[in-house]
Amino acid sequence: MMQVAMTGAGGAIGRVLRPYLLACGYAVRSVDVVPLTSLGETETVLQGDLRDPAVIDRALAGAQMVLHFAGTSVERPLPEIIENNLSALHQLYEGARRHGVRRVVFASSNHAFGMHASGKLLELDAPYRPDSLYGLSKVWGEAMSRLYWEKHGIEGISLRIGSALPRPTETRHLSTWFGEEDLRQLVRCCIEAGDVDCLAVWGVSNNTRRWWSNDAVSALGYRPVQNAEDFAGTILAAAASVDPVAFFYQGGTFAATDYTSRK
Ligand code: 15L
Repeated sequence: MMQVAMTGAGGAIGRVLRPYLLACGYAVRSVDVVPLTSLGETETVLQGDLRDPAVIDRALAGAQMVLHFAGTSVERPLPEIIENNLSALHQLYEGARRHGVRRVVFASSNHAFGMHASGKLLELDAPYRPDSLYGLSKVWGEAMSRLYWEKHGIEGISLRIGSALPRPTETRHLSTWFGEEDLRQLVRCCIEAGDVDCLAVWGVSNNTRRWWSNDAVSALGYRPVQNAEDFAGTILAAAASVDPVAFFYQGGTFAATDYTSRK
């Protein structure tokens, strides 16, 4: 039975994935700073702070795969971003070295690219254009994935998550939505894929208006089946006016926050 460790297991994405991973037949170690209750015999739960190497050791012992969903998921002051998204990630990778983990799937974000213009189709090798300190931390995370593959042979997949929600709720989501069924499917592809070395993949559904192309990683087997367009009628009918900067950039409100207009 494959042993999978998942950090941030108590968060919104963790809640979607936990029962699914168990149903897939993996032995799951679910880790979070908040207490969790095990969902079954094949799930062990662990409460702790990933900046503590002792917690990392308990989290990763015996794991072949790590799904790293922990961390700050919105814009916050730099010290918090550094602690949760940089230092904790470094501890996680050092733990992956100590425990001989085969692969780390890292929750990256579209906000590492959020200053690209809305409507522009980005391939997987698009240049980083972070829209926030949070987005910048995801650039660091993707680079860390590269470092630990090149130098230590730990495979890495950076999952550039769009808007992971039960359903799209605003106009931007018609492009960025990542439905729960597709989330489950893509994470499974990331676990089951053969040798991947180090790569990135967009976490997005098959949205008619999507801005991101996964063509370069079709070998992973990801075939998204959800499309935000199914909700377009309702969303567009109710659409409120959007800040022009948020509308112009892919990162939406992350791009518009603390934005300095050019003369
Ligand atoms: C993210 O990366 C954030 O964690 C989440 O809060 C949303 O803002 C999402 O991206 C999004 O772009 O919709």
